[in-house]
Amino acid sequence: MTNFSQRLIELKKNHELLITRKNEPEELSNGIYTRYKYPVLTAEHAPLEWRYDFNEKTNPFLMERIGVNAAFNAGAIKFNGKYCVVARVEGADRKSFFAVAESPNGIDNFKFWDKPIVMPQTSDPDTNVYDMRLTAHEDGWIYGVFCTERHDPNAEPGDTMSAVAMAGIARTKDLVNWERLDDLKSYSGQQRNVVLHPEFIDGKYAFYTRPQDGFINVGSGGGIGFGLCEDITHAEVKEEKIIDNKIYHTIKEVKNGMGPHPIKTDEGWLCLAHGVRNTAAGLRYVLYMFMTALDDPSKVIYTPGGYFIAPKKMERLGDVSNVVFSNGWIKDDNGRILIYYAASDTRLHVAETSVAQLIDYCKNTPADGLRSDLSVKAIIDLVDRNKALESK
Ligand code: M1P
Repeated sequence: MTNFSQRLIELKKNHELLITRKNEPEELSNGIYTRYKYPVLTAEHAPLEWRYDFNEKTNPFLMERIGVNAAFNAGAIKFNGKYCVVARVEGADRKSFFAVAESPNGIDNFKFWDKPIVMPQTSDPDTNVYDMRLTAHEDGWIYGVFCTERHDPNAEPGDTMSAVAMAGIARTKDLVNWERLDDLKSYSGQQRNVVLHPEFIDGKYAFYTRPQDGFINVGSGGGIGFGLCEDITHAEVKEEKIIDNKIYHTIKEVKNGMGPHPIKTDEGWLCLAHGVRNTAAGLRYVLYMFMTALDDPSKVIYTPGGYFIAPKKMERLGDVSNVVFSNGWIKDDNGRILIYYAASDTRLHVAETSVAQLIDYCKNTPADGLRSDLSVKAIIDLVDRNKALESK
């Protein structure tokens, strides 16, 4: 057997072992959700066919020809009975693109479809695209709303970093063929973390937005906005109302943004979002939750304080360390919820919970009192209630 064929066998064997590895739940969870041990998607999950030329004549060393750097921030949807994620796959060339991976159980055995998604371009081609939120809308389409990034046309000569972020919109019926619509037009600066609500509100499409002055700094913008739009094919949000603002000395002091689209429950809409604070070691991204009113998704009704998921152990390390980010979750008919969250802009993890657990969490976790003495008071109240139980 030649080195080439031996190497090919080993590459295929290792890849198969990785993508079929059984996942394991953590032993003792916090009761709110259960993390799983292994990431569900990594760069190494990318099909070998995307990376290697299998022709011995043109690739005698069986070299990797196209590198994949990361697979993370994924939109998620149950589609034809399978758990599908549309991952942000980042190549060695730093360009992100979208690719579908599916699993029979949502927890392991995620396998990428044969080819990445071909996203049609508008008249102004995207330099980079990422972080797709999937919404199966009541109008019958599946929408993908994502960040499209282009070099800032007003950048000073020599400034090769300034960029403009906007919300790109595409729709599909099969996750393979996508119709690209106009980018979202808004009047509040740049946009990232834009999410389409699954139902019409007052007969209109509803978007969660995240206005920002600049590409990285939100400046006077920030906060999660909400706005309505008449025509999704030429989407325009004329007015944005901030429904969940950034707040001094909290987990969302610097900025925040909606995660996946909210999940409808009998008691309101469950919302998962990310919050960003500053530290001497740089920005720290965590996930937090809140709930909005069933009859008005722009009205916040429960705000559990603090973070819901923060980077833990190995999750803290990666290309952009100290980050967890989520733009996808799936609710099963039996109320199980799978939360797909990415660690440090590198790999994708899953945590399992349920509608009942998340409602309990949102309603009964004390809100952030915004002062140390009130945090102490919340602990003492709990201790006193527990002591009262003992003396009964
Ligand atoms: O690097 C962390 C995250 O930064 C951005 O999120 P935000 O717009 O809230 O700062 C996004 O680029 C996201 O993809 C990334 O994970």
